[in-house]
Amino acid sequence: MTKSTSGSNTYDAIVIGAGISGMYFVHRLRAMGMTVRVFEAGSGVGGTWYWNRYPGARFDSESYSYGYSFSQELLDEWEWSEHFAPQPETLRYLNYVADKFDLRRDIEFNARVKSARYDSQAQDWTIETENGKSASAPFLLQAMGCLSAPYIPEIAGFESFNGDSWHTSTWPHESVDLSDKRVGVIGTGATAVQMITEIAKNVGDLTVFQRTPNYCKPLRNGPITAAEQAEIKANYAETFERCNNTFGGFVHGADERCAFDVSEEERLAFYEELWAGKGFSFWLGNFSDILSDEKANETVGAFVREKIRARLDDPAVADLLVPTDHLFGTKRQPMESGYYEAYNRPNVHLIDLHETPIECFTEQGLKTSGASYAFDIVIFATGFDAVTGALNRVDIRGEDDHALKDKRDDGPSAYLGMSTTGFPNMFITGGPHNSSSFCNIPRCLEQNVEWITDCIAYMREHGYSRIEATDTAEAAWTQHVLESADETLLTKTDSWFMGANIPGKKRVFLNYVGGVPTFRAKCAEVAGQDYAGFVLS
Ligand code: NA7
Repeated sequence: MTKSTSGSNTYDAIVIGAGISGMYFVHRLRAMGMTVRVFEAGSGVGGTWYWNRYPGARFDSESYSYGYSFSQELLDEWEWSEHFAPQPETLRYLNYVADKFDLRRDIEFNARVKSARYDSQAQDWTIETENGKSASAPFLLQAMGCLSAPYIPEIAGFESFNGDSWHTSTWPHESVDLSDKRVGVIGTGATAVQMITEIAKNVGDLTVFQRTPNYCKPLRNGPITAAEQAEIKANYAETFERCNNTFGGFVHGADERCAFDVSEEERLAFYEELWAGKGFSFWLGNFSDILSDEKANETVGAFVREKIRARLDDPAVADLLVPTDHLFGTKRQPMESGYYEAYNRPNVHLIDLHETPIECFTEQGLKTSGASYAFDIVIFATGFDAVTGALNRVDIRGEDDHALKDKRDDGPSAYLGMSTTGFPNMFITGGPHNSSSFCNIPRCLEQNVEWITDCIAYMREHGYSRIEATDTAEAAWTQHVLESADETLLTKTDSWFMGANIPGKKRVFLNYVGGVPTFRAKCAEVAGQDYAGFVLS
């Protein structure tokens, strides 16, 4: 039975978020004859690509591996202009998709959801938005993204600062002229690396406050030629098939050899070859043991450190930018296109926060333990309360009014990263313990949406109206997720993968690193066994 949308606010499904998965949910659910309403905080579609408008924002995934794969017509029509498309192009693409599939009529914009409550009697979820709207549906689909809750550290005196300040993910929609501005940037993660490179080209004066340097690799972007375009279009099926079968869902798959299977000469030649490659070739196309064997990892780390040092004019600046406090690849590797050269400019300065920590904002700017700095603008490139942050910022109540954020003291748990006990008929894309947060994200989000909508279709076919994961299945999945993470070096480093970038957040692995093929196989197995590990009624 289909719930009517006419004149009521009751639907078959409610989706929170109109990013990549939210948009695809609309398309899939409509095709199943279901009514759906999406609630989106922004004024347009696109999620990550709607919000993150900072200069330099672009893909680190090859463009042609990033778009939706579900529509051949869409693949035929759309042409990416660069190997790694810039944010405005990606946002144009997502708007094109919204137009092509007429998605906007089922999306409520400027509607940030503040709460979602499950009513066991009615077997319905009800959401409320900050602007006073409410709606109900038997299914609640969380599509808020894994890097969508911006994190701004608490720094004393912030209110007293007379200049402008914003987080990279809330960069103003109108253009900002920095050419005569004194700008401070806090943070040197993947976002900051893209942004600093771009704004350094046309800024009055730029001061970067760095806590931890990263192992950045050249992106090696460039325009897509006509011949390449033809090849890309002819090979989409193979590209997506390849992505489904690589560890991280990218076109780059690990080499089967281990680092010490070859001589040092061969090893270095291989590193040079990967370094010359595009995108994540070096991180994800490397020897199979570099993220699990510390000695193998160190050979890579040493190689990258030399590459970085060679690009900096000032050895003292090089000392600060060369990472020594964590293992290569255990944080998300930033991609760069001239990042290090930015520090060779006379108007770009680097401050080491280990030596001189930030003490407070002042009316004029920032004060560290070493000096005071005057700024017109301070930009927070300080990352996100990743994976669980967006979910926790909504008051989500399941059975017996239990809050999702209180569910587990020792970290999140979700069966297949998509469903969690006590929250019937609620599915999550890009949530904790889901492969999508350690993935070429759309590849995994498409899989998430297809799996969830297939599950809903199965329920409707078999007359089920309620689904909930069992405690046993969820506990087993959590154990598998944590064991897979422990087999890697990722858990040794403080990063957003571990929730360790947020003060007070439980330090526990948030993603899934058993690999995309394993994740897909497990999901298919569960579905093939009539949704084993779930109770359907
Ligand atoms: P990241 O990778 O979490 O980077 C955040 C940066 O901000 C990083 O350099 C942090 O230093 C720094 N940071 C965070 N808090 C502070 C404080 N209190 N003081 C100084 N510096 C701070 O976020 P990004 O936005 O760059 O990237 C997130 C993901 O988006 C990325 O993985 C891609 O998938 C896209 P730290 O390293 O913690 O010492």
